[in-house]
Amino acid sequence: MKLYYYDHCPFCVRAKMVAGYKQVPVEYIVLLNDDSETCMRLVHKKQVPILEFDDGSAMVESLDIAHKFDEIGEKSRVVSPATDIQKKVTDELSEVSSDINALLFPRNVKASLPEFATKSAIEYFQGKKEKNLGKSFDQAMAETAEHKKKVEDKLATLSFHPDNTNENLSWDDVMIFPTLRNLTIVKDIKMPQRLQDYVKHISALTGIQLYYDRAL
Ligand SMILES: N[C@@H](CCC(=O)N[C@@H](CS)C(=O)NCC(=O)O)C(=O)O
Repeated sequence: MKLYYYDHCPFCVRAKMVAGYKQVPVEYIVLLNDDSETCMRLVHKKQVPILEFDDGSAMVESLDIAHKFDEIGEKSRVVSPATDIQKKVTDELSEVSSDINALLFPRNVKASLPEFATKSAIEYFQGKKEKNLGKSFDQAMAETAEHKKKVEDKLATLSFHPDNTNENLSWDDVMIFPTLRNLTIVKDIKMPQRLQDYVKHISALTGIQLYYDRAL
């Protein structure tokens, strides 16, 4: 089995969390961000994550892939059911999604991530995301303080009080962790201590690396 993904992609993180936690033997392959050919060959559309089975068949959709990993992974490693908290927290985070994107997108291409190893991969992403943001990456970087403040204010009041001693991953974590993990690419972003502990805890539980060492 092979999982094709981008490191910065929050949907890919969902699938990788469950694969890591449930110790699924899967080969991880990072695609260049402008590699449409591989996606088209496998699933006839440009989208990751993609799970390719040994018989050559393939599937998309992060949560379907995550559930497949849950099904085939180590039985003793249980993913706890989702609760109402995931919608509340993801709704709260989505209130500042344009600020989160303005912080993350320009940093993603500067952080030496493998999906941006070529100039054409960077240009592909940058062209698309600058249109999406309605501003250049340079402008978004110049506005860092403003976007950071909005995101930090939201994090400070987030309705999320995780139990950071729980050794079971939950479907709430699968929905909440990817955004918080991606925000670790923002240098010195202020997160309440419980959320900092949470990202470290879930990172250790799933093997997903954080971005503190390359934050900018
Ligand atoms: N609903 C999909 C969304 C996946 C998605 O939007 N992936 C993005 C990367 S973060 C993508 O492949 N975009 C197309 C592109 O990069 O050209 C899922 O949950 O897997």
